[in-house]
Amino acid sequence: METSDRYIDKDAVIKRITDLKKERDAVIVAHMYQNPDVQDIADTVGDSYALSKYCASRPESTIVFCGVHFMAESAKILSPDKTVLLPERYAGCPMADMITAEDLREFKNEHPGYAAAIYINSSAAVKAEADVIVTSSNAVKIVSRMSEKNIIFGPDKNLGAYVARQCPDKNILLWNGFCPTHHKIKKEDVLNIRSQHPDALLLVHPECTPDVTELADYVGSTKGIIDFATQSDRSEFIIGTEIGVMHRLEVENRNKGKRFYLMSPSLTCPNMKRTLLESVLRSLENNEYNIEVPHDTAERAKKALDRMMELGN
Ligand code: CIZ
Ligand code: SF4
Repeated sequence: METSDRYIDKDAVIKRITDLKKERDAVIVAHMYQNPDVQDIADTVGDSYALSKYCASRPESTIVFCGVHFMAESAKILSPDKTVLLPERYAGCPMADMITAEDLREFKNEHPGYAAAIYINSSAAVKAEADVIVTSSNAVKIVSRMSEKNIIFGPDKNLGAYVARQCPDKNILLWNGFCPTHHKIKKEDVLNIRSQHPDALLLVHPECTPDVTELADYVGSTKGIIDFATQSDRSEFIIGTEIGVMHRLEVENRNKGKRFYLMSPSLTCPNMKRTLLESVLRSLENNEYNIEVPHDTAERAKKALDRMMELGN
């Protein structure tokens, strides 16, 4: 149920979360695609990599990661000695599930001499098979700086196609994965909303199809979109990414007279929306759901993340 009277007493739920957080020595982090209620009680809100780094820098021994499974795994890889809790057991990412470690191993075997650049939206087991990890913020920079010319890119074929357009000297093989939420936006949706708001700039995520990104005034990660809109002297923006970002834009641009229009109401990730305030409370009460990454997998995945840091700096 998505109504505001969902909680018997929302303030009491928030108070209990705050008390338990202290008792459990926990920090709560929320991805920008989370429900506004959850974003508002988090210690910080950000993209998946920024959150994992934040968690590693914190003194608390427990991390409550409000997001999806691969994100909690990334936090665990960077904080192996901490307890990492994912409040909703089945909050997964369909795009991350479109490639397995075995798939990637096989694909690499079929294409000897290719280096695998893997999107952070992937399981720890897949990251462990990667040569380097990329985020939507740094994918173009990382791929262009890689010494290898022949590159396997996955799992997102749309981000991969965007990177390939920006790096014409690379030979990029795309895995056939996609984000079901961003992928369903059609060119007609864009033309339709543009005709309603002709003065608005169009800011879209590279997980959208090439048909859509080609029409955009700016293509970038969630943080890129927020920074662009916040720093711009324009006042109207059409936003082509998950609806949770609308809340961040409103919070960070309060009283500035800026207007944001979501490109389509279907830009809602059902997995991200599984986590409610009650989920966070239950997570703290029962210490659930504990995310573990096998030591060897975590070490190999960490190497691919470290290479991202080296190339991205
Ligand atoms: O890496 C992230 O957090 C995701 C899923 C999107 C983005 O653009 O930040
Ligand atoms: Fe995965 Fe797409 Fe949801 Fe992000 S918005 S978690 S890529 S399904």
